[in-house]
Amino acid sequence: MKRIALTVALGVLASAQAQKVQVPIPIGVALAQTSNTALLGQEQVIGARLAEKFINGRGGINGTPIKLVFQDAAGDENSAINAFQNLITKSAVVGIVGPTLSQQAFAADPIAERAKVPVLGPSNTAKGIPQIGQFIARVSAPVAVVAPNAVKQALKLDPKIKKVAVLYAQNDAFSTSETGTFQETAKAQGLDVVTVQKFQTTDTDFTTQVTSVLNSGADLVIVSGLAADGGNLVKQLRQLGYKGLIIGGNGLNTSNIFPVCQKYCDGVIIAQAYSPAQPSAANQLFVKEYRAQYKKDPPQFAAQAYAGVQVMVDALRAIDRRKKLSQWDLDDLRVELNKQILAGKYNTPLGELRFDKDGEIIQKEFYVAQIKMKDAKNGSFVYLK
Ligand code: 1QQ
Repeated sequence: MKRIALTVALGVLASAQAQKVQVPIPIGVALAQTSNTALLGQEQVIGARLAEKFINGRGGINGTPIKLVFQDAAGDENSAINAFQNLITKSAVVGIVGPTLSQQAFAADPIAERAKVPVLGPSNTAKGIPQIGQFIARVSAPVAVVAPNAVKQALKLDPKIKKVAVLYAQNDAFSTSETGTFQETAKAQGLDVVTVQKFQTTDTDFTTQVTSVLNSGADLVIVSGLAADGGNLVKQLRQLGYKGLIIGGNGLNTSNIFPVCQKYCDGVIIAQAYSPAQPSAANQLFVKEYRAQYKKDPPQFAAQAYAGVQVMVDALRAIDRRKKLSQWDLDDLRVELNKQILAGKYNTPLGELRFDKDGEIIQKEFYVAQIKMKDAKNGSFVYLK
């Protein structure tokens, strides 16, 4: 008798807790809206917002609108963890696009993994991100695939390059991963890595590192850091007299470094996982909308964030055709969404993409661009052939 009562009580409790999916469909976005990392996150926020506008303007998910729920993940691990927790428990999102940095993803993604909430990393490029868990995938191609293109392009521009100086931010997971790829690629291309210099993403004075680079006689410098530190490092390399080519990693991949390194940004080579010239209909529509609003070509981080939201929505549409999203229990939908993300094929601004069983992106086209400064403030990324 007692046991029946208890079972009934538990049943009532369970059904009270079962959460339905809200309408409009809430999709979490946890990006760096503040801190130095916002130099990178700003472009992502723009990309995500454009995707929301574009998707809802075309009927949302088979007639049901989406709503992006933004939680500032700033530039550190704790902010990303808090953003993820808020999105998962308070905002009841179906999935999360974020965070900005790999360093944050290694801390925050396990929270989503435990809660069985699908995550699409829009800019997490370090080795090992999709392997964090079953619910973690990324639309940002890994440094292992993207970064070597910059070294090959540098050798095309200057075949006489022999000595390479490599610098990286040792307190950042992405920078540590990327420098590994750069160093392996340099060696595989027959170059001598003559010095490896470390710094912190919080550093502003790079005199010691630059002096070592100058003493090493390097004719190529490769920088793996984030936007503020990376921009300052480039500036100080030039101010102290370095004349050779500079490759910047993905952390310098934004025109928001222009106010930091100013005219000294000129000539920096950066590999790209996106090109505005990518000919797909999906990209040309994206480029048109972006240009209409911002009067310039979209950057990689905007395109990747847009693709992250789009992939989630395309997957939700496929599920909704089988059973209306509003009829799903939230926990069940999150699990189904993760399955569907991994099963689908997507026509995005990044071109056609899909995922392997780990959630690693399978993308076809990569590019290299070079910064061209018009004056101390204005410049652009020129894509190289
Ligand atoms: C990472 C990155 C960042 C530099 C992108 C913003 O690639 O942290 O993985």
